[in-house]
Amino acid sequence: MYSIPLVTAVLVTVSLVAGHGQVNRITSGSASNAGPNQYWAGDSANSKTATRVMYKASGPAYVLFDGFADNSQMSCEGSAKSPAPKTFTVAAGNEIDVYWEGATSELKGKSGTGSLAAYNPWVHAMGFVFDYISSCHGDCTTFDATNAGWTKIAHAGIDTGQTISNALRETMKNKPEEYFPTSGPGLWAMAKLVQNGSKWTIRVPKTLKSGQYIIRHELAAVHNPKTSDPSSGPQLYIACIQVDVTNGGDTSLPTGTQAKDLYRPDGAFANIDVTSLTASFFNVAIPGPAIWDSSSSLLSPRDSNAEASVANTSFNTTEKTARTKTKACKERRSTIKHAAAGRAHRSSLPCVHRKNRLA
Ligand SMILES: [Cu+2]
Repeated sequence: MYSIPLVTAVLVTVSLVAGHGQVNRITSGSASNAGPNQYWAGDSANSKTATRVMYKASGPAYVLFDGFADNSQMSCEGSAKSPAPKTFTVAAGNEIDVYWEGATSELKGKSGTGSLAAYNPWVHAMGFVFDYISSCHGDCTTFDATNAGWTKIAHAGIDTGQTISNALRETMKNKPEEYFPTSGPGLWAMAKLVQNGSKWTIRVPKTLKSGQYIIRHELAAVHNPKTSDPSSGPQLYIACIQVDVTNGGDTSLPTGTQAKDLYRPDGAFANIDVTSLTASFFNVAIPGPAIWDSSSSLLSPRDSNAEASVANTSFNTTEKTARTKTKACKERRSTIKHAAAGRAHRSSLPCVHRKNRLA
């Protein structure tokens, strides 16, 4: 048996080597279910969790653009074939709150993080949040999600009608992972998550048939624009949450899009440069398939590369501009290692950023 001092030692080690973050717990009403402890197999939470194991800090800590076309990475961060042991019961039409926990203490106790005191807040403030769902065609605890078809039920990019709090803007300036846009309106979904105590709310479609499903809840951090460095570009953090939907309606999910076809490895999303984009861009450019309206199963599945179907002219034009600017900036760009998490956790300091600093 483990003695208490040994357990304590293990936990301390975990907090030092941990990567970018994972699900702390999910809740719905008064029900709560803890996320897995991927660093210690002996944790009792692991036999009760409905959330599949996410990447550890060592090795890949998230999915990069070179993994976008790979179902095994994109479905559930390597857990496509490794189900969680439980499902979380939720009634159709109800909400699930997902609480993220940062693996490093960079934002612990910092202002603008929603007074989260019990554990580390999520550490990035620029990026999209996507929610997809797939049927488990039966029991989620034995379901191989590798080739699952995913249906998007929600997404959020940047809200130009809202502004990041001054507190979080200042906090991110010191991280250093300065927030863009550097002034004025433009609230990234990920900043909203951090401000809300690292919480994101997902509503299960009311019309959805009862049964077991996986919710593929994805954070896409865009603070490190793509360069020639293969570890740069958007970082996808994918939590697969197994739910048992009760009191459902009559509607089955559409076929959905396989995870490898959600975003193109060479597409506008992979090349997004958060330092160069205009406010008008953000109103339209949310990557991935359209949101299912949940009133019928007839949404036609995308043939392939769903991102291309959604991206409109504005998206592509902006992409070109962003690329040109990125090239011009490249030589003045410096990369800063901003956490103890190793090679994977880097933050770029583009020329725009530096100019703003000097001004
Ligand atoms: Cu990170």
